[in-house]
Amino acid sequence: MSHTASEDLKQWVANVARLALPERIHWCDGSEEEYNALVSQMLASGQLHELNQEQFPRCYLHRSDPSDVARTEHLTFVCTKSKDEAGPNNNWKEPAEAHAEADRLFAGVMKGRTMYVVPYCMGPLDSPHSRCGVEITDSAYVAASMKIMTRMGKKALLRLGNDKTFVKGLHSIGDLKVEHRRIFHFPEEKMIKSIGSGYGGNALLGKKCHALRIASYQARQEAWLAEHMLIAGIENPQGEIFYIAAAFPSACGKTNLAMLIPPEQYKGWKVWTVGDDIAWMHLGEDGYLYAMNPEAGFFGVAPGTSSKTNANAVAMLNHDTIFTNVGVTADNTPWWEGLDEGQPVVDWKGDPFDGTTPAAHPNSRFTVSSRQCPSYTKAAEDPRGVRISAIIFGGRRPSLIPLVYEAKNWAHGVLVGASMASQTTAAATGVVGIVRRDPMAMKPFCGYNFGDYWDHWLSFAKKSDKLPKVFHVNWFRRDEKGNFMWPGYGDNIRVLRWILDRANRRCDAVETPLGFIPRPGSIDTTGLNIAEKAMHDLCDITPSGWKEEWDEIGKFLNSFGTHLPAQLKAQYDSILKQINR
Ligand code: SAT
Ligand code: MN
Repeated sequence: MSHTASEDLKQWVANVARLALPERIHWCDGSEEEYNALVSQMLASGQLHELNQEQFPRCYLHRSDPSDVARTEHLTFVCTKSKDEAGPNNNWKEPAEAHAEADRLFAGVMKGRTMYVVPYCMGPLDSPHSRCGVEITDSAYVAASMKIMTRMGKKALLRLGNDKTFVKGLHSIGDLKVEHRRIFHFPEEKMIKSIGSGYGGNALLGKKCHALRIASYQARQEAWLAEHMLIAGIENPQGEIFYIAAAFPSACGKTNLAMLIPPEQYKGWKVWTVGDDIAWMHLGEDGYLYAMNPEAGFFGVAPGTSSKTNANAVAMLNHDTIFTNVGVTADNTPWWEGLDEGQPVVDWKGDPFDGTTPAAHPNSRFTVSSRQCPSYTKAAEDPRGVRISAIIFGGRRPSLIPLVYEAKNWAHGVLVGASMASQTTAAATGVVGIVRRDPMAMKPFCGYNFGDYWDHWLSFAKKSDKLPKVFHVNWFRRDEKGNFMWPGYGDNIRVLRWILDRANRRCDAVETPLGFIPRPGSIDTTGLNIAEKAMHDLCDITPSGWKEEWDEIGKFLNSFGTHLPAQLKAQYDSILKQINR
């Protein structure tokens, strides 16, 4: 297939081969035969295990190295010429130094291995907003996963043509030792070098590395947005469909929200899935904001997925799925904590399950094509993307942050996004459950200085007066006994309904210094076992109670020094005055 490749691409592949010394080179064409061959080879080598083929046809289990189960943010670097450009939100390394370190780590690393050349397209092949990349990897698991997660192979190579602006991603599992693990990004060169990990976000370079870190940098130059957001369409009983884009940190329910099934009494309501993780957003010629999902598959968190929390996901996972680090039942079916039925007999490491630790790793995952999702919509293939009516930010906040509120205007919405925080999850290595600031859910993924990123967000108001309304939600509030105050999952449609009524100016709301909150009774709670008082507590904003939070947000924003946009600071200060009143 290499004959269709550009000279530039062939040259790069040859240079990498000279450095990494693979035994053979395979150009991926993205065909079914190729996928099947990759699977057979991984079954033979033990990288994949066959699951019960009667109940789960073409489903396989991958067990990763136990030290390689999540993104490793402390080993992830943005290598811009100036440290200032990467910002305090990123680990930085001088590009020449990073390249030299990568050269040392990649030297001879593919000896005896196959080097896969994986051309891929992020976004529909016929969209002007899509972007191509090529990942070179020595992992068959990565090559097979890229087939599921992106438009991969011959078609992508054709679209790429002679374009020299494709993203070059070099990946090797190396020796999987944490001390030799590095994930380097060179946004100025549209290049990624990742070594030492076979885990999703570190290794499937089209995803976080390209579609967020490199793309966010490129999006600033080209006046669009690359965001850590699900995209979903909400259809009401009148048959109107409104699309939302919603940013939540990893493992906070984006996949569940994108595939939401409304409760029984919500007849005529339906949620359509466009994407569950990443949104590329552009202003249309009509001034509206349009969003497209650059991915073609889901790399979702398995634990907690059940017919109650996400029946669409359960339905899509019973064939043609790669599971990573889940447990297994006596019937050889995949199992994770929260699943409706079954008993694990083997844990994610392949050891007999003894009940002392979870059977599935808390960050165990499924990799599956979007087309398998019952709520997937053709609109996801629209080259223009879908028109966004509301942008939603949210995080895991056990206290203070209300169920939902609406920003007063775009600039305030940018502040709402910038001041997001969330409890950490198992999606990244480190302590789980501490609240950290995570602006726009992009803390691990913004490829440049957050101050400049907020400025870029703010700039959209100069270009359009038809921008979507901005909201903040919190499904994770707890009462004094530690119980969740809001049922979440399918019942989140009740909040989305209010959001869309507000976005379409179909209902009024109560103004507070921090934004608009629902008028009592305007979020439908029929059929829910939730007291009026609890609902009031859940939705209310008492400005004086926000002193500490606002103080922390202020300290955080100020840490961006001269990069902090004056407009954002002004928004912050005006609310500060009202809180201190
Ligand atoms: O591992 S990924 O980065 O792909 C998923 C996530 O953490 O959001
Ligand atoms: Mn994510």
